[in-house]
Amino acid sequence: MAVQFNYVAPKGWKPKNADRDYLITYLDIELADGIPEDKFEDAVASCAAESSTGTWTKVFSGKNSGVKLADKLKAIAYDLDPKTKTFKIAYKREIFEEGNMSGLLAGIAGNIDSMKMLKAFRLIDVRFPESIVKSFPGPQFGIDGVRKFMQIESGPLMCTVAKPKIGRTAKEQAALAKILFTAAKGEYQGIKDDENLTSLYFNQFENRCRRVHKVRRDIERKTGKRKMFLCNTTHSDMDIMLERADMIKEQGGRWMMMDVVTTGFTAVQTVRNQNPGLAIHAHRAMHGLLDRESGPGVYDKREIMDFSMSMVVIAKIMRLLGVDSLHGGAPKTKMENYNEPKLIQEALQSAVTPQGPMTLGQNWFGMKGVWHTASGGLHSGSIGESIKKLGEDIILQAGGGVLGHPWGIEAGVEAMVQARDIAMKRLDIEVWIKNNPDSALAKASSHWGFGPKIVY
Ligand code: CAP
Ligand code: MG
Repeated sequence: MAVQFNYVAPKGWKPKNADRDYLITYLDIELADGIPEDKFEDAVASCAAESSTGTWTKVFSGKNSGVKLADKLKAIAYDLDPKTKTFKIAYKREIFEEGNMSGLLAGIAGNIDSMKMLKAFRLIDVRFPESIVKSFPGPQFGIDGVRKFMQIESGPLMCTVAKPKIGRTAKEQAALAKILFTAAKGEYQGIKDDENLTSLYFNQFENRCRRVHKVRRDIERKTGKRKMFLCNTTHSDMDIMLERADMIKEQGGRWMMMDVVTTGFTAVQTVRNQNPGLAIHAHRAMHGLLDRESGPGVYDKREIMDFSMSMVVIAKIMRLLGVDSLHGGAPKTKMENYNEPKLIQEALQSAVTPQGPMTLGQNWFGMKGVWHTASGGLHSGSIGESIKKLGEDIILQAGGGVLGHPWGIEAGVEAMVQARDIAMKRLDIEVWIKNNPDSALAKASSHWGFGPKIVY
């Protein structure tokens, strides 16, 4: 073994006072073809070395070499399972700069997923110690803060992303907002920009922001009901994003939207720190390049085929960085990933996220929770499952599932509100439809059924 120190713990070792002293990762690997199975422990040692204090060969250990401290601060791999090729690494918390997510990730997942000795790698979970959790801002509003400013005491929030996802002018989008804000006796909360609608010649950000918020203010004044516009500020220039956030604030907006994977961890933390006052709605476009795993091993410890980090880890990172809502998948959707949404919701909302066979759990030390946004091919026939499985601190987003209703947009909203009420009262949707055959929900369910459309 070329590594300089012993990076593998004796069998049965567990980190003492983990939540005080260690950051822990849970990993799954596949050895590259040609590397014999009995090299698993060496591969694990290389991962622990490469992600903490070591490298591929022994190095100078004389005067001023730093080797003594490197040995003291090295990571320790434990719970090695040669059958499933899973293991955990415990890192002393002192090797991470508090409040610095980019630096932390460069450490624990910076090099090891690029090592030639592996042909697959998955960062299944990360458990952060108290000092690191507390070094991040966390959500500014969270579940209760959003309920307060939206004046919605219970039940999910509902919104619709304009579809076609780009095509409407700012004026046309404001007209759609008016319909969404007033249909179904004003029981619907909002409108959302889609991931690729930023500022385009036919729908410039400032124009859209002004027009849609004007409609929002008028409707709020008339009805006394709070509405939300998830206005997409996404840009790769931080200053432009912050300017856009300020424009939303000038319009009296309460929410901003940003795509958190394409803008990155630094953008999320900077927006959270520099822009108090707006709730951050985190869209996760491009997350599939980070979290999708095509092998059977993603949740039952069999073989994995790709290089990935789970959405549970991304969800924990976003809660620490301080978003107020995050797209986290949902049952019966077009992008459902191995029934993961429940684990994501627990990472986003629990005071203490439970440990499970494939999760390390997490004590949040009082950090606020995050709204779980359920979306992706959702419609009135399938949202009941989201409420049943994910609870009511969720944002239900249906784009096509409202705008594609055969009787038009208002009927799409009505069907969503009817389905929400049925689910909240724990009624049987098919019995309700039988008793209400002329309802918007009955029409929607005859059109789309009760599941997602996978191929369009
Ligand atoms: C949904 C959506 C969302 C994705 C995000 C879309 O539209 O606007 O961006 O669903 O998925 O572009 O597909 P529909 P997730 O409601 O018409 O499906 O929430 O899983 O990140
Ligand atoms: Mg979209």
